[in-house]
Amino acid sequence: MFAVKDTAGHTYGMPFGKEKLSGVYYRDSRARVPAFARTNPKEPSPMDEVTISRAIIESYTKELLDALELDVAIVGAGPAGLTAAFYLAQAGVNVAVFERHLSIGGGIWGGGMMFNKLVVQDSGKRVLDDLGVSTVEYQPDYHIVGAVEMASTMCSRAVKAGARIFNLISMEDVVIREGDRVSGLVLNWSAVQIANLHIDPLAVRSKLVIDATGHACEVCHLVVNKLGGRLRTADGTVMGERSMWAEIAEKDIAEHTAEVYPGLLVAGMAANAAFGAPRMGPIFGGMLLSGKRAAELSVELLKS
Ligand code: 48H
Repeated sequence: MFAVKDTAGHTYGMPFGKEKLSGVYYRDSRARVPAFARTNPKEPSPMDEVTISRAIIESYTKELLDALELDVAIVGAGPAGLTAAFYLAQAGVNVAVFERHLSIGGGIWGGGMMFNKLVVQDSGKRVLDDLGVSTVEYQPDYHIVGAVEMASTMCSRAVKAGARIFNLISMEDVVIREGDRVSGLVLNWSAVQIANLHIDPLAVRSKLVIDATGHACEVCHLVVNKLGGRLRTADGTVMGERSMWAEIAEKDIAEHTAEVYPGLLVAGMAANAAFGAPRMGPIFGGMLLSGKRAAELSVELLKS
């Protein structure tokens, strides 16, 4: 095997230079030069389809295998999930995010009613500063942020900090262990769900799960409806979000970011939905602060 290292230090095996390996295309059968070998370094490299395919399959499989045993599994790559992933990865925690959609960023992209700008207050701006996202002051305590820069930079920073983000994968159930503790996620390709195919899922184990699924609060609903679990909310259920009141919604969200069930934390809009608090519209500071709080709580819980 010929070992190739990428810029992040991952090593991939390639059958480069192996004379008798089946499946290797030869550019010149007499000289036995593999199609992807460059005889003259000045010559443009001939691209080999199978090598491209092998590179993708091997590297993706390695990343997925590395995510089978996690410290923290996050469901949802919206602002809350991405912020939690960034701070957890920065703290050296083994974290992965599973996102149902093709795109990463959840509700960031749409801004307010498709005007792709968002607002954050001073406290939210400090999180954006950590992430390297630029803001423009509109008036004291109101800062404008571009949705495109915010989504793309948050995604990039989380990945560069060491978080693994898997798009197109949906959480369809949780793994349960003694004491009904949430101990992992049951996952399937989103395409399987969309096509309604009868295909069994796979599972990852994790010490903690963060429900960052936004308004849907999907993991919490599942724990209540399927396990009959009682959440640490006033009535033990997902109480449901209330109508818009930005000030209260933003103030309460940090308190609602909590371990809501053994092994399960809730962050972002899902936290307000779980605890029956109002929505806030397109002010996103609460999502960022909640994601950061979920990361801090997770680190504390992992230590205890
Ligand atoms: C995999 C899943 C699953 C699943 C859902 O909606 P989000 O952006 O969530 P937050 O909490 O980070 O941010 C909320 C914000 O975007 C918002 O909607 C606000 C502030 N609204 C206020 C208002 O008044 O309306 O992201 C959640 C992500 C999405 O990308 C989903 O696709 C994903 O979670 N997701 N991923 N498996 N079962 N369910």
